[in-house]
Amino acid sequence: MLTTIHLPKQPAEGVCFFKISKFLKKCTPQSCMEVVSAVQKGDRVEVPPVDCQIWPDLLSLILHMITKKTPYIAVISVLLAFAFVSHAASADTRYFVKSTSGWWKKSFGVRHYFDNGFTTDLSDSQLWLAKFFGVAVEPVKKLNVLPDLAQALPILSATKSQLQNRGSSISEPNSLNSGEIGTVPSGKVQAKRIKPTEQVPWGVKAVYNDSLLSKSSGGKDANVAILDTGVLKTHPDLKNRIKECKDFSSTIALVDGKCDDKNGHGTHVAGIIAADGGSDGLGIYGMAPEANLFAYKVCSNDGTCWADDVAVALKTAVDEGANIVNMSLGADAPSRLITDATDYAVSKNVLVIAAAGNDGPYIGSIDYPGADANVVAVGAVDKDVQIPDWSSRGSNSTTKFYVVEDGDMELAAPGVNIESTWKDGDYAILSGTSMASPHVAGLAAKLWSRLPEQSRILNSKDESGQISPASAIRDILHKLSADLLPIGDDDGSGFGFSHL
Ligand SMILES: [Ca+2]
Ligand SMILES: [Ca+2]
Ligand SMILES: [Ca+2]
Repeated sequence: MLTTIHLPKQPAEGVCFFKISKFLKKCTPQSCMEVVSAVQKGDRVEVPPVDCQIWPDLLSLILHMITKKTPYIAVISVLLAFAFVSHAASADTRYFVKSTSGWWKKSFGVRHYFDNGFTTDLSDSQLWLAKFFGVAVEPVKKLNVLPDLAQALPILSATKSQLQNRGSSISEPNSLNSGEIGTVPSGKVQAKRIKPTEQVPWGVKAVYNDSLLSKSSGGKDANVAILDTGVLKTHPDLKNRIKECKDFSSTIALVDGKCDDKNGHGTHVAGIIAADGGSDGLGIYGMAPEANLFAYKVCSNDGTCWADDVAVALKTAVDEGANIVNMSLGADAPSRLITDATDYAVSKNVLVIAAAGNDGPYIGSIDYPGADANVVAVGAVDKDVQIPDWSSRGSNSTTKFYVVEDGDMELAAPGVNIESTWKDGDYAILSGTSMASPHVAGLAAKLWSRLPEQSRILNSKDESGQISPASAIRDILHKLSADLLPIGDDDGSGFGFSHL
């Protein structure tokens, strides 16, 4: 993100400086003119022209202070800069700065504001500077999207065309196979339309408890936020479902209207929740095809996600009216930023659902945020309703029976060889608890749209005596669960397999 430009008095004669993200660039006059011209036209400048060089971060800070006419501090910093002149800046790393001082905010730049501080990317020298002045900083945690089982299971990320190359039996009776141009009944030539192997995947049929299901339904007016790698919003089976699209993962803290998915994970998760078969009815069906999706990109294309971006996206989802949030991502340790955001979501009656993790079969291998008692953790089952070894296990056997506490598994759902929408407009088969969580999120959306009646039946109320929709849905999910072995609340499946 371009934040500052420092031009010489005669732009055509000298070098100029401008700041992109945390880096100060020193540029030749010609590049300076290019940048200024782009900014004047309103273009976003993210990549500096080639003849610009990165300047050390401390100099960036000093230049900033000099321009803000804070010479006293500048002198101190100049001394610090000399002390660190041989100290090369390393790649940026995200930190939470426990300070509400405007000076530090201006000096370091703010990515996200939180109650008692802010997050920002700090170089080693900036980090040293903060510590020198006694400002408390702590690293922001990183999470990951959770399939990455491609090595463990050979079929995982096979797209339909790859399956065809392997000779799998996926031909359709009407010969509208992947990539072919089909004809509609009227005889008009239709645009290229890729079709899934099965229009209603096995997981959706299993949760609907109907092996002959030809089309799913429900979820009307339920808003489901997907915090993931983004969503291919032009996918024919998703384009009518996406109501919001935001990117929290780029160099700019929030870009509205952008949620490109170069990874594929988020698009796959979105399809499991709400793929609607497309307006031609030839595509795939997810759990709740009438639900609204908020596609929030919180993870970069390599599947890593900064906890501050996740936390802010979660709060934003709540404020934008999400009823349910799906997070098919996790890490081994909790992040306070995400825990606070989850508390906020629960206080606003939003149901938060997360993948349990793929670190099984060891007790206590469940990932955060799923391990948080406020978040519904979902493990995986296969087509035979068996729990795969890799599905993380909770610590239910060591905690109170049928009471959801930190570290417990809560539910199990289909997560092995799940076909869904893919980033290229095609379909792909993936395995992981990342695929299990959206089955529950989609079921919750379906239940949500039926809520007034259901909540009366269950009489679920919060502390103030009002019906709490999130806890009502959570209760229904528990009551709908079929117990899996071992008997009772267990580490691998918690309350069991939730189905209609
Ligand atoms: Ca939990
Ligand atoms: Ca328990
Ligand atoms: Ca059980």
